[in-house]
Amino acid sequence: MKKRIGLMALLLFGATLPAFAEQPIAGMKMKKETAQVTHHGTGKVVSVDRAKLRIKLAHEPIKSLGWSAMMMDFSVAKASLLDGLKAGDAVRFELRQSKPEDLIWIIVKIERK
Ligand SMILES: [Cu+2]
Repeated sequence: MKKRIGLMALLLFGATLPAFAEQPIAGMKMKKETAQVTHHGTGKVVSVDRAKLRIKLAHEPIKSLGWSAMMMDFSVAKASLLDGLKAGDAVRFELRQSKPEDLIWIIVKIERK
């Protein structure tokens, strides 16, 4: 009986632990990833595709990434980032990798200069 209760407690503990642990661990992980991957750039809007959440930018060199000036498509983190933007607008933006291990860059912040 005692043994069974111990096992129950262990199971309960095991089941609840991830729920408790989730917040701090996720928070720490987020912080680490964000610190690692946010870069700043400037450029000009070439085109905006609201339906696909994409924007084409002619960006200036981004030294922190070793990128030279080029034209390139980006996904945006959310549709509202595209509000009020149109071809020809000069912008500054922030980008990061969608996941640390892949090479897809998404815009997390963008505003007219
Ligand atoms: Cu580029």
